[in-house]
Amino acid sequence: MALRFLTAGESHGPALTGIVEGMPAGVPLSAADLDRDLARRQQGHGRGGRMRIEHDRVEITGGVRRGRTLGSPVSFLIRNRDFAHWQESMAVEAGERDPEPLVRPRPGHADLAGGLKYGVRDLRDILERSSARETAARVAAGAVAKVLLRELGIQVQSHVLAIGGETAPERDLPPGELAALAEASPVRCADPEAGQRMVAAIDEARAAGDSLGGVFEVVAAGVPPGLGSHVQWDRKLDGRIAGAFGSIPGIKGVEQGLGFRAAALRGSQVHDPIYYDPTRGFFRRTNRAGGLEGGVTNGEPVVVRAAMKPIPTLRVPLPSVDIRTGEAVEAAFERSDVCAVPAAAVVGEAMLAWVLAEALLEKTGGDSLGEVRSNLERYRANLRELIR
Ligand code: EPS
Repeated sequence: MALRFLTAGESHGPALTGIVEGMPAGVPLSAADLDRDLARRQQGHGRGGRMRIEHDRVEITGGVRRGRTLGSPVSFLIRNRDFAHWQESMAVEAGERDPEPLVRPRPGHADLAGGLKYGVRDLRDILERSSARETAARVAAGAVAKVLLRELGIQVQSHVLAIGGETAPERDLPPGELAALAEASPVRCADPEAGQRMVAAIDEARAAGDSLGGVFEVVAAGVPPGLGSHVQWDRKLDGRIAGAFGSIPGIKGVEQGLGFRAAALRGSQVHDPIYYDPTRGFFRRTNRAGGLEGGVTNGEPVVVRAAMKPIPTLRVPLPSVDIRTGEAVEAAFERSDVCAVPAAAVVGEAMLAWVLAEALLEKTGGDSLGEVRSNLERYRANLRELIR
């Protein structure tokens, strides 16, 4: 059975819920593995008031016994502390009177498009699920995938490259060093000086009642060659990665390797020459392909960049229309982040880990971690036999 996950829950409802199905048995797993990434997702200069209310923690409610997965669905809850302030508006049962409806859609959010699709008169019905709060459940599901990958020698890490037009210089450092620098930065930027400029840009946008987007990069190291396949469009791993990143709220562009920069260069400047060494096997001295050729991993690190638009909830709102009357109004404002690019980078880690874990299990099969591990080792040994 393929690996899959579903999430449920509204931003101001009682809780977010996740179910991860298809995890092999015997993977060491504890709530702390998920909580670590939930805390990382809450950080970043530019986050708003909600993150001072929430202290995201999972309660694992199925699929794990005495620190190991059982092979059954791993289910978890993340309670929304803010629900305490929304009990009447977000109650499951119909009440005496309807809450005040949200009728002024925010340009850039799902409010209007979703409201038209579902035919609702209170746009809160849309906002509650389209809120990026849902990414907390994705990060928890991705953390489960990360534990499996880590057991197999694969690390997934992220850092921020740009916020609001302030960019970090390219640093040719190993992924682990980039990630360690990012972890110490208030905006997950591996370059401290650029990080300071990003913080200042966020403060300026906040003072102006505005918001900022940016670019982050996610790198997976230790990925074996041969994940994904060239044989069918929906099995190509580059397409699956682009789809997964495109589904993160606010993401408007996804690049792999050189991405858009490759379009202006010659083939000889873009493709990575192939080398062979009896101990290393096939390898490259450059990784402009971002670890993917023909929709298949080539054994180099997988490198994905994503562009996030500025958050649509603005303290100084844009023009909008009252959906009841058609009258020109200002868009609704409740409370929001000024910038969530560092948080989106952590969500990106979860999505890349997820797609790689899916593809890895497709390659190896196996119902227990031991079986997955020995199948992967046999595959790697077969690769070494290719040239004799
Ligand atoms: C989020 C919680 C939300 C938003 C944010 C993500 O909380 P609230 O709406 O109560 O302030 O802060 O969502 C968005 C930025 C968005 O545009 O949907 C979270 O937990 O990450």
